[in-house]
Amino acid sequence: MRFERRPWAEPFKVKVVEPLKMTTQQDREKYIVEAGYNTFLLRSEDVYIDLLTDSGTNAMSDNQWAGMMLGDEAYAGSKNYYNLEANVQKIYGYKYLVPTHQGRGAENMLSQCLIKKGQYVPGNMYFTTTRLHQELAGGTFVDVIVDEAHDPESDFLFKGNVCLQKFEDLIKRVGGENIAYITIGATVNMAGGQPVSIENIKAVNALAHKHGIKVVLDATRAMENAYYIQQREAGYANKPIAEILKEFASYSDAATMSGKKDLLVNIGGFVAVNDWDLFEELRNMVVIYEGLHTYGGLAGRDMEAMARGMEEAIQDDYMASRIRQVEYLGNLLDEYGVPMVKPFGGHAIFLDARRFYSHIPQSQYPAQALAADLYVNSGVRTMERGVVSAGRNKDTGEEFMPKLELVRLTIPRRVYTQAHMDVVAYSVAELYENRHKARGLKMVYEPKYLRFFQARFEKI
Ligand code: PM9
Repeated sequence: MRFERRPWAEPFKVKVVEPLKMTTQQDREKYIVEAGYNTFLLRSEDVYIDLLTDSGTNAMSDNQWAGMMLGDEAYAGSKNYYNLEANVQKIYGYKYLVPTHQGRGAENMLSQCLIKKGQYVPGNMYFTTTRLHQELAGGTFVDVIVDEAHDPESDFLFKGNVCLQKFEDLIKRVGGENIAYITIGATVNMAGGQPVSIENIKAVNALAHKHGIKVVLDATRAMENAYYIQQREAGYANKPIAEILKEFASYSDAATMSGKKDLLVNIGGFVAVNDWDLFEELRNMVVIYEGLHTYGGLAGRDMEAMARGMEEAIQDDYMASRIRQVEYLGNLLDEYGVPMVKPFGGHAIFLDARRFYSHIPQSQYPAQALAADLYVNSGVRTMERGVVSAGRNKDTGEEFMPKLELVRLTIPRRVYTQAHMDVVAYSVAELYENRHKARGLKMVYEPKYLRFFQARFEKI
């Protein structure tokens, strides 16, 4: 018998396929120069396996597509809005919902409502769009994640946790009244998709509330976080992730959400809150930036797809297959000795470019170079998550030099097969074998905001 244990497989089968264009290495060498060595600037038709992001790249089910036909495209009071509201209440437990076109729409409004100029906003590691909206609203982000999160080799199981000491020190230093709120990202994207434990969020909630500080959950991948709690936290092994998620969310006062991840859709997001006054403010603000409060920038059909995706994503067998596919890729790469963030994350495998290209200094963007090289090698598109993503200090203009210099191999949900993962692993392993040949990059164009999306580079 070649199997050590009963094999698992996805709890769905393929009904529609999208053909992929095959390109040659010579083609790809040309395309990457044209794209300024930035994988965001490639045309998607020139990509073979697209692991740029898990955001909006999900495959919807027949049930979601059927729901699209039931889109109620009335300007006001769409029945799909009420379906979405009912599911947010049932699945996450928040009382009030304001839909937005995607996560950053929610972040913009919540930041503007809650942050007063000069206030601090602690969080368990920054996220690009989240921090930018906090800064645009006049706030200063402070990282209060545990130290283990910054160490790709630490095998701590809850590397997304808040360090309570760091949070308490900040409260002592600036005073609770100068802290707008604390953001809890789950799972923590920039740390490598690392989870937060229930024990931790509960303790954060107690400390925050003691000082009159609100807890805001970035619920973008909180369902995936709930899976890790089930697998790793004492007392949760026999609980369905639906129950765990609801308990987890109950330790927060509000949530921002990019539905493009957990919720198995291609577009959509929301902000959900428990406080009526805050809801009133958000409901008023949404008409300026997104659309009426019963659609928030979304078509009725998109709200329906999100309401249905929420029910599918919270199923234990779906979630196990989702995370195990990521693990499968990680285990293959481990066999080749490739340096990665461990434990493997929920939505992606993160290559540790510092160790992978140890001869390229961080000032020459080793992760950006590795993402470009991987595309040229096999047509696999990935994303830099290191110094380019980290950007510059808003006060000094200096580049942040984050400890984590990573390339993210992000797995879209229900899209690729195990054979695709094999191709990816082979390509990464081949590059690793030839790593000494790699060269760094210099930045030749830098946009003002979220520079990683549009920056351009040249080979050194
Ligand atoms: N995340 C991702 O690829 C897409 C944009 S950045 C390349 O990981 C968190 C934790 C996210 C996130 C987006 C957003 C913003 C908020 N929080 O992209 O505006 O991972 O829907 O969400 C991306 P939207």
